[in-house]
Amino acid sequence: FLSKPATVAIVGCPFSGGQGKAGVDLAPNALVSAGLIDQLFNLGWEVHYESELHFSEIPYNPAPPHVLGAAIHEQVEVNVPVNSSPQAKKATMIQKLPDPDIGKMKKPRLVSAVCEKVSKEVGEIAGKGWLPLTLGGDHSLAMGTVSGTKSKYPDACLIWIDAHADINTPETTDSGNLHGCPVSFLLGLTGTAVEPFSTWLKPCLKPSELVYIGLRDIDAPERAILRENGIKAFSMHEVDKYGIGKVVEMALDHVNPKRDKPVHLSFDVDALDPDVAPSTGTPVRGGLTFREGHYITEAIAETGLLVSLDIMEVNPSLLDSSAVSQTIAVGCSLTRAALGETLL
Ligand code: 4U7
Ligand code: MN
Ligand code: MN
Ligand code: MN
Repeated sequence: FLSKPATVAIVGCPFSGGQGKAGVDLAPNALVSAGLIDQLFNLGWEVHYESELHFSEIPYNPAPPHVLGAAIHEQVEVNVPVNSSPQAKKATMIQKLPDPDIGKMKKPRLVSAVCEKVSKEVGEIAGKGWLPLTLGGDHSLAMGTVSGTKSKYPDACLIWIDAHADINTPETTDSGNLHGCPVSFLLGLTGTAVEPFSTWLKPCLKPSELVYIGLRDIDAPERAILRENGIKAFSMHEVDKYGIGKVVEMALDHVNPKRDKPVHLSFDVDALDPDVAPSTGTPVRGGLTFREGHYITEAIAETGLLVSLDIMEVNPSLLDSSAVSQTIAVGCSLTRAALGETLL
């Protein structure tokens, strides 16, 4: 009943505020510069992409440490074009506000405002019947991508490919990094109904609609959350035990037994082994091989049910140029495979 969208719209999200390492915000431009648009066009897709989303107007962008805790801050010029008129200049002056921790959460206002914008954008694209391809940026962005997808496809299931479960709550997180928490907000777990997120992000995902593949670094509280909510996860242990073909079949059987529901695929490149995708912020050894990663995206393409795709956590500023170009190339080829390269 679902016809595959023939149009893909790229949502470039140059955002690093959900974790502590700079550079993950460079990935969308790096993936596009590597030729992703032409590659998708050559697969038969109509590709829409004007530019990255701009997050610079969001008033919680990094304030220097000494201003944190202060009430209101300076006015800062953002992206002022050279030779711009005084009026245009004035319009680009925005007020920068501090973004102190809320409980353990780091940069909560910035992450929330960015994800709200992403959610609207993804929802509008899906609303046109197009497939949103979100290029992160860090994985906190999935609060926006999944909620946006769910606004158009309320029965969509979520397939989360990751070394990590990203299901910490504001109470259980040790690091305070919100890229480790998006799934708990989507599910509406205890402790997630907190401002600023609660003003726009309503629980939109049921535990039975979620499945993981690739896990191998799960925090103790996350393990308890997975167990208590009966969430299905195929760790690297199951990938070894059953093989990737069987694991993907079992994962689809769990969230999509009749193969009739729309699929949102959220792919964190750290699911892959660091030998395959080295330039990422939180690498964990013992990951998916190049073929296992691509098998997942190919098999999902084969279902014809994919309606939204995230490629997250490529960080072009980590390691040397050969590691970086390898990781970017893998990001592009995973995307092509998910969008049907091997079907054509
Ligand atoms: B990613 C972590 F403690 N669980 O919460 C945390 F191990 O999007 C890692 O999957 C989160 O890269 C990793 O900080 C988030 C940590
Ligand atoms: Mn992740
Ligand atoms: Mn991860
Ligand atoms: Mn990561």
